[in-house]
Amino acid sequence: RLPAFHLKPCLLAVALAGFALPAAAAQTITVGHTTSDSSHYSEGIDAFKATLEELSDGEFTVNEQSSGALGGERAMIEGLQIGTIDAVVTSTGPLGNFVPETYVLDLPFLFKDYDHARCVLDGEVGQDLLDKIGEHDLVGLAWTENGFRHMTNSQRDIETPEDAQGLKIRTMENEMHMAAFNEMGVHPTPMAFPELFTALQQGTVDGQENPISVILTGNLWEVQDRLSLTGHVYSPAIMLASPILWDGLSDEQKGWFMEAAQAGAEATRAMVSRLETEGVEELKAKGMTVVDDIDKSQFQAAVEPSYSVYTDEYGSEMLDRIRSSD
Ligand code: EAX
Repeated sequence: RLPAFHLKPCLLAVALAGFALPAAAAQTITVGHTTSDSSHYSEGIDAFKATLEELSDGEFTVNEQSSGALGGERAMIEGLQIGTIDAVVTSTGPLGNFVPETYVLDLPFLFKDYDHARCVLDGEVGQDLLDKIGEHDLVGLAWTENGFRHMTNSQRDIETPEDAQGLKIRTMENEMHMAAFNEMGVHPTPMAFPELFTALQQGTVDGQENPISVILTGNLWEVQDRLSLTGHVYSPAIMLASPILWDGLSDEQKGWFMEAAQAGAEATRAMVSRLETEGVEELKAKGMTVVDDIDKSQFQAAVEPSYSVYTDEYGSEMLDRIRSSD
């Protein structure tokens, strides 16, 4: 007798099916983001894909959906919660609407420089916030990076906060950012990123603020001619997964996703660092006027009162932890 006949009928069926079927097709993981195919997020998703495919030996593959093809960041986060999207790379801009504890990360002039921000996000504060995210039908795979945000506009050179007064500036859908710009005397206009280019082109808003990579690779220089290196707020990014995807994975598979997300974050951060200097030169070459000798203390003083929007609600414990991690 063949050994297979000793198996129980159900196991026999599995054993026979194993011979009859070709290797299972790779499971495709769809990852959405709002920036372009040449952006820092896209660079990170390339590394995520390569790492995940390698670790899983082809069990998973990745389908990148760039340029807001799956909607703005807020809409995509909702998609994760209901399982219509597998994973997203997003700024923390709209995340506070879902996980209020993350608002602290978007306070202006909180992080001193890239090293400070990356160290906090990779340390205990970052881990505590990932845990909080996990309580809201979302899975935080890894902190990645958008970058320090700088102001652009089509009206005048911004050298001091007074120069920005009265301008209509698109902001992310983030209460902390809006409060800060209100204090500066600008008119903040919250809008999802995929609507921004047209709004600038049509003059619905005078300006916007984003990291160099977004201004450069999102072609915002085509519709904005003035850039001020205000660096007024660090903009973290995060790779999030849907709990519906996550709950179907084994512990080993979850480990692959976490490691791949970390590889993605490293690639993204490397590109952000490179563009912080090279990208400014490219933007100059493309015709933007760049104000690079900003007295940041003036901007910091102007937005300082907006901190109470955060501290009145959440206290200052997280702020102290972040500041003392420097
Ligand atoms: O996350 O909405 C924004 O301005 C973001 O910086 C951008 O989409 C990348």
